[in-house]
Amino acid sequence: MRLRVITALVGTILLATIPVVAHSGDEQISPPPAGFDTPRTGVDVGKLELVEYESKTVGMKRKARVYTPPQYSADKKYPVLYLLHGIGGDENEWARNGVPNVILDNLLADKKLVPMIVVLPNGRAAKDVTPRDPIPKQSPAFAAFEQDLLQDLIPFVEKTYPVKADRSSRALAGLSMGGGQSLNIGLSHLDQFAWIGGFSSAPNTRPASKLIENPVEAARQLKLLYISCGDKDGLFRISQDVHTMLDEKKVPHRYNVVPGAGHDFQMWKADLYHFAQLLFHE
Ligand code: FER
Repeated sequence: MRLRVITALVGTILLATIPVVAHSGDEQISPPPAGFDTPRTGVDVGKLELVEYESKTVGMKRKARVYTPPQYSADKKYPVLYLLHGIGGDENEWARNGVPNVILDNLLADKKLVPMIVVLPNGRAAKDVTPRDPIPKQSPAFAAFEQDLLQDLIPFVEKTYPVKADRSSRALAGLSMGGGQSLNIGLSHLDQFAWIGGFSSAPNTRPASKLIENPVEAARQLKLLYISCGDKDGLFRISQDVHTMLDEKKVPHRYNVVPGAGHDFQMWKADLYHFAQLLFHE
C-alpha cells in the first residue's frame, strides 16, 4: 500500500510540475480488451514465486520474483523476460499492482503468447537504500543494477531454470526508472538482449544522443524496441526524445503514445499486454 501511495505521489507530482507537449504516436495500438487483467475461470495459471540469489555486485543475497507459465516443465526450454519496476517499488511492485501473472495467463489461454519465464527483480542494487529514500540516493543503486543483472541475476536464472540462454531468447523491459534501466542497459548490451522495452521511461534514461552507439548495428541486432508513454505523463518528453533520435538514426521501433494516459499501472499493465505478445517470435 505504501509503495502504491509513493508511485501515485510521484505520478501526481510529475503531472503537476512538468508541462506536456501534445503529440501522437506513429501508430495506434488498441487498448487491451476488457478483462485482460482479471482472473478468468477455466484458465490454467502459472506460478509467481519468490527466489533469492547471491549478488557479488552488492555483496548479499537479493530477492526476485519469478513467473513460470502453466504446464511449466524442466523438459522444455523457455525464453526469459526481465521486467523492472519504478522508483517506489521492488521485486513485489509488478506483482502487487500489475497482476503480470494474470495478464500472461490470459494471453497464454488465448494463444497470444509464446510461453516464457518472467523475472521481476529488485532493481535497486544496494544494501541500504529503500523506496523511501530521496531520488538522488536511489539513482546510483538503480545504475548499479546493471552489473547485478549481468553478472549475478542472469547467471542465477540460467543455472536454476530451464531457459534458452541466448540474446534472441532474452528480453528486458521496465516501467519508469525500470524503463530507463532497460534502455540504458539493453541498448548498450545488444549482445545480451534482442527485445527491449521502455515504458514511461524516467530521467535516469541516458540522454537520447548517448543511447545508441552504432545505429546500423542496433537496427540489425534488435528484434524489438518498444517505447511507450502516456501523453499526460510528466515524463513524456523523455520518450519523445528517444523516439525522435531513433527516427533520425533510422533504428526501427514501436512507439506507443497513449492519449490521456498518465504515469500509472493502468498504462503499464497495457504495456505488458502489448509488449509480451510481440516477444520471442522467430
Ligand atoms: C525524476 C522523476 C521521476 C527521476 C526519477 C523518477 C531519476 C522516477 C519515477 C518512477 O520510477 O516512477 O526526476 O530522476
